[in-house]
Amino acid sequence: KVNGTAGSGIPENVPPVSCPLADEPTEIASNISFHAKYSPHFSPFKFEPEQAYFSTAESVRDRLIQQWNETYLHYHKTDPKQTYYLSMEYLQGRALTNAIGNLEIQGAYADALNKLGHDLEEIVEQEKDAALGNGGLGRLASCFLDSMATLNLPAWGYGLRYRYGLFKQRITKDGQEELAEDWLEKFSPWEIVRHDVTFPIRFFGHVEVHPSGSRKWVGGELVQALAYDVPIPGYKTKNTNSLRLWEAKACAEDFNLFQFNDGQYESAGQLHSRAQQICAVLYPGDATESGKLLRLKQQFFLCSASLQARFQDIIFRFKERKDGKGSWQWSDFPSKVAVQLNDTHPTLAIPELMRLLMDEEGLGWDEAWDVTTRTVAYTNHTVLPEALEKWSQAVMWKLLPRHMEIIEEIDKRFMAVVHTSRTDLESKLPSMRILDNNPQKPVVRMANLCVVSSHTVNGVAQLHSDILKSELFADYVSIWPKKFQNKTNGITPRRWLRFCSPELSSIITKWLKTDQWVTNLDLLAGLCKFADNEDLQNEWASAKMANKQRLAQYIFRVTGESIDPNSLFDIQVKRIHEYKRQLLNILGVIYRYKKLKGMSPEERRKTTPRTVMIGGKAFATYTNAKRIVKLVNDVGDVVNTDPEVNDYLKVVFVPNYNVSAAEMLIPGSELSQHISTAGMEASGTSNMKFALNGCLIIGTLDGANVEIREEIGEDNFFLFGATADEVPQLRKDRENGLFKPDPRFEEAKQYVRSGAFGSYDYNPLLDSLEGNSGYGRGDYFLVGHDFPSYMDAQARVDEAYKDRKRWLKMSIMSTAGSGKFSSDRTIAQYAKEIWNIEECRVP
Ligand code: B1N
Repeated sequence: KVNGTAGSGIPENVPPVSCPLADEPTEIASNISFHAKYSPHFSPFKFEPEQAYFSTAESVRDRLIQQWNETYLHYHKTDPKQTYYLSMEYLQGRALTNAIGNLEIQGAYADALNKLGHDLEEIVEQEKDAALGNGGLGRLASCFLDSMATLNLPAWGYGLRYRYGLFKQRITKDGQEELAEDWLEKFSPWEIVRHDVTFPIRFFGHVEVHPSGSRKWVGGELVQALAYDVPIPGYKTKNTNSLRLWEAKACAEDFNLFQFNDGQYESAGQLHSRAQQICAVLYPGDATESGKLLRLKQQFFLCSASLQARFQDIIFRFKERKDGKGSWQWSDFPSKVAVQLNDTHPTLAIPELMRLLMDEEGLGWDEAWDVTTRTVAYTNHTVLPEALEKWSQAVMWKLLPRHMEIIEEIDKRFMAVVHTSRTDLESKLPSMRILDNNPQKPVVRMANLCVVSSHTVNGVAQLHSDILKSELFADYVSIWPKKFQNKTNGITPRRWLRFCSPELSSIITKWLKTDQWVTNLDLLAGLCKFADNEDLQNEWASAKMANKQRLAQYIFRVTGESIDPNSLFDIQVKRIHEYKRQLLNILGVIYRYKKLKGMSPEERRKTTPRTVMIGGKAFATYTNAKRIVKLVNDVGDVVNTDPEVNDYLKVVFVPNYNVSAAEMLIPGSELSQHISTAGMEASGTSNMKFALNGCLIIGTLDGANVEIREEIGEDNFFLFGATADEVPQLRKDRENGLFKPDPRFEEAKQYVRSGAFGSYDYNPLLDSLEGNSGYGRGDYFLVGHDFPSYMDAQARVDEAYKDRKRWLKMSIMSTAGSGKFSSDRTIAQYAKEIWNIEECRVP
């Protein structure tokens, strides 16, 4: 029962405890010291930065819990439609700065910590990043959570509580080394375990058919899902939503005490360790069969736990309504619940929802299908064929027999629709089907299952959504023309400008005469009219310089390399992938280096000094990506120790790129590279972060670059390279031997082959840029084709940088034109055009 004490369930005659939510630094300081003393995690009488961090976090958490409970209560009372965002990844980064920023208590906490002999800036650095994701897709989910809370939307994130997040990257003489990232080593103060929220999750087993014809999944093994909730505060609002992360636990009965006492320790705890494996790591290697099975288990675990939790809630309300406020039917479910699938990773939510509706609630197929398809929507994040998930039918039958029956039925009914009403599409059916029954390797195509079963499918930038409609999902468009939408990605302006660059933020607020831009980013356009103003330009330049100096200190700390804040800071940070073309970047650097070496000292002095920073993680088994990491490091070793060029060029590999590193790098950047082969980067989101921070972009017409360039103006964007519609013909031309490489490209490759950067064998990497055909060979990513136009664009960058006024104007225009890329805009569109949910503000 939810009662007056904010849902506490504590009898009314006991006076409510009031949480010490003081605003005075002295009171905050005593609250922090209260936590140090009475929520101890360390030995007493020690109050070093680490202890201070945990106590500060707990003190902030008190406030969050207060708002959180009020939010729960308010949503419970008003009973609005709610969204469940299912994602295998969240890249939350640190929480402390974000929480006190959103609660607007930053100043008071800084003062309070001073009174305790600490410095807020040092304290926040104690926190480990929550890195439960690997790149843009996971960070997007986290930006979305921030916007959902800020917009007062009743919307929740669901994910997995991986014990070890994305690996920690260390650079050795052999290149990248991966280490386990122990983000929970000393616990996380931001998660609350909900011991009462647990659900059994079944794996394996079989389907039992009852005489009535109903079917039930039984047997196999059961694992418990246990909920950990992370508070997600909105900016300047009471609304505080949750990110619910599931952990897998074995049941106590599964521990075989008999075997243990008999000395068989390993087999006694077998089921326990098997349960623990489920949430052990993000992206376990899937080269082996057991690795594949584990990934599938993770996906089902997320889907089943999240839906069961929702069902319990719905059924509770269902009964509540029946007792009091009129009737409720399962067909009303989609008017209360929206489920968004973040890529195909949580696709199993579809057959699991069908199963729960039919086998647990007794609905017939048609009714269950109607409910499911009106509930679920799917976001596609990639067109790369190797990233489109396909699961072996054999593995699925073994692990999820009932779900496979349901998937077969969906496939059968889809075929029937085509046979009866769309005979024109029959020839396309083999590739449109959900099941690929190729006898060599029968698989389930998860993207097809999503398209057939979702009411809406969206891409993440206009170009990407257009490609989905004209290529990947073209055949479905003629059946369901209204199903396909675009939702251009966005980023939260809180973390990615307001908090990571307070200097620039104050200047913006001063010139716009309001800080409303933090929640209404379109207001940044108001800066356009001052872009030429000398006072603004000077303030802008000094904020940039302060951020560059801070970044230089960071680089020194993590690499030992000194870089000159007066040089042009040129940054490319993202996952290492051939399609993102870090190789194009480093070959350009190599060419620049070779030219600098050939110049006289006077000639060199006329060049624009640059510091090139490249960072990102390579997937552990992706050989060419790891070679690229090694090459960047080797080039850095040579260039940075060459006294001839040192004042004009430095090359730094930034190790262990993550959210916190990004918060340091992006504000200090002047040029950033978003140079993927056109048509291959679905959107990109760091491009938006850089532009928002007044960093100019050198880039191709790919993903969201297209829209960024439209918004900030083509004069303020360094464009180069083939366009998406030229790419297929260019590949064909290559296959036909029609490609003529630019001599500069040949020279750069030859320089590496000559051993100028050490004895490591780079031939296999360079060979991927030669030849005529094959994926990853024959220069599939068109590095050679785009190289000359890339170098020309870089020459334009050098020229532009020499003209300080022009550069500053372009920088201001970048920020001014970034309003569209707020995730508040993106989420408002999802809410209105896909989820049909409304604001539900806590009074
Ligand atoms: O999703 C981001 C986009 O901005 C990026 O352009 C896009 O590359 C990224 C399989 C993915 N697409 N697909 C993935 C992640 C994990 C995995 O196992 C695919 N990530 C993206 C946000 O829309």
